[in-house]
Amino acid sequence: MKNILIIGATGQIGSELTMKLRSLYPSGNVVAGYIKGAEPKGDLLESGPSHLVDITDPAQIAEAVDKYQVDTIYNLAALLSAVAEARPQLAWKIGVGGLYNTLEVAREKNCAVFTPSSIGSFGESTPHEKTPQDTVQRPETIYGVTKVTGELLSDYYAKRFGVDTRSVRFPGLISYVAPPGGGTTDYAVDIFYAAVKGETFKCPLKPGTFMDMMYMPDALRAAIEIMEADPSRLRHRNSFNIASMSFDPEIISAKIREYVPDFKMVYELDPLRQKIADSWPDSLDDSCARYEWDWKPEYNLDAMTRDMLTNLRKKFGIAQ
Ligand code: AKB
Repeated sequence: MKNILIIGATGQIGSELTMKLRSLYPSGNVVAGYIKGAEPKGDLLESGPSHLVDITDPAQIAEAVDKYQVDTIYNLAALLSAVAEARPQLAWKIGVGGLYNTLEVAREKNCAVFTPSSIGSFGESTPHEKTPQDTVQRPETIYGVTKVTGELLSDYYAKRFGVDTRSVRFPGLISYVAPPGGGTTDYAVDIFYAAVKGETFKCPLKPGTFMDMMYMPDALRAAIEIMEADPSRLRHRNSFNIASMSFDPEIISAKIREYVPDFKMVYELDPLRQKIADSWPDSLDDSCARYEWDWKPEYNLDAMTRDMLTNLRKKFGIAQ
């Protein structure tokens, strides 16, 4: 990777990935692609170039690639699972139409492309425990349908046109920097905000709802390491299971209570999110990623909880 374009650079993953890439590569070579209404601000704006890139407009992608001689594109544009159910047409336009536009530009201009998939690419008929790398993928959400289509389309471009496409299936991502918007796993971020603010957390998912989760620093490292991996070792491309921890609301609230003893949680279920979560795996088997590109997470639930609480208290000026 020499010159990198991040499409969706002001979103939950993009805002942190852009800064991380700028810390690893000359920051002038890492371009933050944004859409109108979500312009970069602060450090993100000041630390490197930015360019208007609406993924639904192939000309804008091509213009940014030409202007900055981009060789690697991180395509992070997507609607998350719950919000996608409310706007399925837009979810398809961005998730699949946008990916097609990106792959076509990449084919013409010889760029590598990273596009995240998700635990949402699996469905009810997938084995839920230690979900294998290669297994049934019949999701019933539009989010899942776009993710499976994206995996297949990306593999097609790799085989048919030699475009260097790579991907990981992200679990729910937890971070204190930018909040997620409209996902099924968002509760695992919101619970920390409630804990540091001394509020009772209203959990939208019932006890026993297990899902894979990951702390953002591990997720960023995965996105960078897969793009830097030796291609001769990759038997898979789109997309690798990655995992670091799996928990349900009871386990994470008990962990938070170890550090915030008076933390309280009540249940106020969201039927849509519950239905989506029930269809997703409880835990993924990430042995292919470990074998093919040495993937290894650094954070477990305890290390993540301590770091989240420390950083959120700092963010809100609350005494440690
Ligand atoms: C969501 O909940 O929609 C995302 C995901 C797991 O892909 N966080």
